[in-house]
Amino acid sequence: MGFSKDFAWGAATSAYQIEGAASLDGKGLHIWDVYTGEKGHIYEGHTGEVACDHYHRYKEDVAMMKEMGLKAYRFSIDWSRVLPEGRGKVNEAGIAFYSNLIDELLAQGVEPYITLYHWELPYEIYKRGGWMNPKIVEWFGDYAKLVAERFSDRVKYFFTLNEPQCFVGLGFLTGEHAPGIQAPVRDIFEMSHNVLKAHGQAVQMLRQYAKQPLIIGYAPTSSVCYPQTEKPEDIEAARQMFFAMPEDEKNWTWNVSWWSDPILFGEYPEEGMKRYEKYLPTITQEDMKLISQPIDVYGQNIYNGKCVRMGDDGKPEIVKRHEGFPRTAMDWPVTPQCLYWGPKFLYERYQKPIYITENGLSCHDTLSLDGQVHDPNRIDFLARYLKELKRAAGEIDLRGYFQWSLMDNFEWARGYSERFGLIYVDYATQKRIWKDSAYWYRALIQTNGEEL
Ligand code: GCO
Repeated sequence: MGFSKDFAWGAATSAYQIEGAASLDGKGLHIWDVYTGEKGHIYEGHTGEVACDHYHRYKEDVAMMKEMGLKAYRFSIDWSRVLPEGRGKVNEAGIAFYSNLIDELLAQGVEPYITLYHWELPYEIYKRGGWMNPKIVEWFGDYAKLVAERFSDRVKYFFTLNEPQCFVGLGFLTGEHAPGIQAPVRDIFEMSHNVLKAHGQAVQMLRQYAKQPLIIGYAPTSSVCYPQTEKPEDIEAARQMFFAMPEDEKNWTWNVSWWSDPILFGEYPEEGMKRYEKYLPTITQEDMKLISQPIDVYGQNIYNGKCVRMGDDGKPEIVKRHEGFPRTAMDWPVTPQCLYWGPKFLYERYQKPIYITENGLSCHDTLSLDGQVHDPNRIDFLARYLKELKRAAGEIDLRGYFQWSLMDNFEWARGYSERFGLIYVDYATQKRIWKDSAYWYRALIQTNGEEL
């Protein structure tokens, strides 16, 4: 048993990370434009002003996807490119860009998967309080309506939000990402409630204005907990810790259940309701109904995990990593087991078909004297991770896998210093060069992962 015949082998990107054309053709400002424009936030002052210039090179990029045999491509729409002020006047040039991209993908036989929000909060919305303003629910819904009206004749697959854990936690709690704010914990709970309601509103609007039946999902993240052994008690320990609410208030956004239970169960996790009681906003039944609009699939971005076992005291505990534990260039641990246990635990709990909406790594990729980019570490990493995913595919309803990323791109606060792509981008010339891993991935797709 392995991957299903129609398994969606894909790659992912996001708007600001690749598009460039940040001040062209009527695009509005968003919080990342503003944040990267100020000194001291981003590695060596890099910005997404040009990025991979995908805005002008999308045809070439789609041709590469076809050449690679990708079945699916997950990209995001920049809210401020289609609605420069976040609401109101539509920017037809922005609509045309995404419309052409979609046509090109379909012409090349690559299925488009749209993410509505991969962090480009329009600055005009931010000025009105952004996620703190309950009106954002309606504004985000109207944006979703526009997307449905213009694109759902050709696009069937949608994800609402990418990683609320990050855009709320890093953007507003630790302040490492745009808009770089360290807000009180109480504000963050208020905001998060609006974020979840905005998700629900978007699901409703997408369905209401869809031109065909849609498959709608959500793309949160979190580090996975995997068991040290396959003894039932270790598995139970990993499961418990994976869905637990963190105790650390400055880190509370890093969890699965606060962001997913409300959507799938219509309720916040009890553990969090108790622990954070003093910070919680008013939560009504009507809110919960909106948040828990039925979705069709569950996406999760999975990069790594923690090894967990059941302690002698009957409580889950983290197993310390040994010295010299393998790490990626960005220092993230290499833990292939997370691609078996992550989807398995999520499927078990939420009972929805699963997509891995992102997975990958950054390596110290360089252009060699022979003109090629050799990235054995990436091939080894992907082979290990996908072997685990294959095991999961034999046990649960697993629909697709999106490698992060199609090509090197703007890695947020780290600028262009991290290379996550299957395709190497020479930023000085915008030349795209296939890394060894891109050829490897193509061969893997051709055999539907059989050799793993
Ligand atoms: C995220 C985002 C991506 C990142 C990738 C590597 O997971 O933070 O979805 O935009 O680039 O994950 O950090």
